[in-house]
Amino acid sequence: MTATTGTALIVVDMQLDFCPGGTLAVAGADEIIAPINAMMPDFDAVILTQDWHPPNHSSFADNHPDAKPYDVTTMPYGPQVLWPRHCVMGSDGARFHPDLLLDCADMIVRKGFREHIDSYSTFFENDHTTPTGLGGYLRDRGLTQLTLVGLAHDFCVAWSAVDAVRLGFSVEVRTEATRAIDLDGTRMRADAVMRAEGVVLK
Ligand code: VGL
Ligand code: ZN
Repeated sequence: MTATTGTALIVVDMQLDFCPGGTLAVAGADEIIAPINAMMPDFDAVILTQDWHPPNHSSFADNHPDAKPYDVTTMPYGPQVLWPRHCVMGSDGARFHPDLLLDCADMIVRKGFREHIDSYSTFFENDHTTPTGLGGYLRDRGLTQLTLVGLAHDFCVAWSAVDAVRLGFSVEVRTEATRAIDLDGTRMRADAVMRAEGVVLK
């Protein structure tokens, strides 16, 4: 029998390109490493996620003629922000920050590895239908109470939290251990969507 109320800490995209000095640096990203490390022992499972793009990924502005970073384009699956090149699979920028503790992680989920589709959420790619497999993994292990931390609060953390609630998990986001990109109010909008969907913001 598996337990039915296991807890999981999901640490989203704590990678060098999202930290100061990286190509898509999130302000204050390095401040949340120590708090995240300190939380790890309090959970039945720790899951790490890793943004992991091929060099020709369609979310990179430099793969689109005439586009610049942070332009919004339309993909077959909907609007897509075009980002500076980041987290290219196998590159130094895609590695986890060296101060992040990796030893207690049970699983590492990689996402965004298909050329033509981005994946902010660690449950579904941006078409909202292609699963990463994390939902099934958590369900199989009876891990039903999820706490999300990491980067970026208003993109990968928020989209993951909303998908998790829709899949039936109980979800909280610990805001002292997240940092946002905040493009033109994306943080406020993400918080409103998360609250409306039933994510607990702490
Ligand atoms: C992310 C933009 C592009 C994130 C990933 O981790 O929030 N944001 N790729
Ligand atoms: Zn990305």
